[in-house]
Amino acid sequence: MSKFPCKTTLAVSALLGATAYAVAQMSTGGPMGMHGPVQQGDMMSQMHSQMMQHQGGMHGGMNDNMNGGMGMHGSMHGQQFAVTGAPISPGQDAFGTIQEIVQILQSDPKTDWSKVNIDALRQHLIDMNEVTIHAAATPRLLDNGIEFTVTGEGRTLEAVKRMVPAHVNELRETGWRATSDDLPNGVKLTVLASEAQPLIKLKALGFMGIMVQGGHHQPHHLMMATGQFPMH
Ligand SMILES: [Cu+2]
Repeated sequence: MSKFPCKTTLAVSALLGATAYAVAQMSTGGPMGMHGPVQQGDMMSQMHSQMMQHQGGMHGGMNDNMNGGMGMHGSMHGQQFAVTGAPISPGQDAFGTIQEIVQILQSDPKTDWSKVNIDALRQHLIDMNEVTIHAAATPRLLDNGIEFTVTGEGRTLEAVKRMVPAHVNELRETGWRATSDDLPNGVKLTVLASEAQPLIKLKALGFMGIMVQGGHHQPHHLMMATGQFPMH
């Protein structure tokens, strides 16, 4: 996670300027509920995070902003480094995700601190880490789809049992033909091919490529932190 290949680092640098444009738009009353002036530290942190979302497979509006912003703001990244020399990496991705959410909540005067639950978000980020890094996923090819036996032990097993069925619900809402079945030591995830998701693509995506589909984690993380969303 901390070892980005050089190509990624270059892409990240190129994206940051455009991301500032997207964040600037969001900070003027956008969907994240930002209000008031955005401090530069917050801004840099959000730029970083937004860029991560982009890499995570965001589609639609964000990409439009990215493309639209590149021409006008492509040089902003370099200028900001030249002025501040300030590092932007939080050092650990779950740490950075929580830091970003806390900054969003602190920037919003409407935040209801009686409902905020950062530990719920932390537990979910641990789930994400367990499923991403430690779960075993054994694929089996079907005639018209692919089946993954996703297993783990202890904390990993808990994470698999929470995250995989929850993700199946998200997939189904966006037209994927996915199901999950409980196993004693994990979950069986079955994804059937469709016109939009042909078998050759499912094979190439594998378990993790399927788990990252959709952009629901980012908004859900904010909802979890504000007590509006059950942990998944
Ligand atoms: Cu998540």
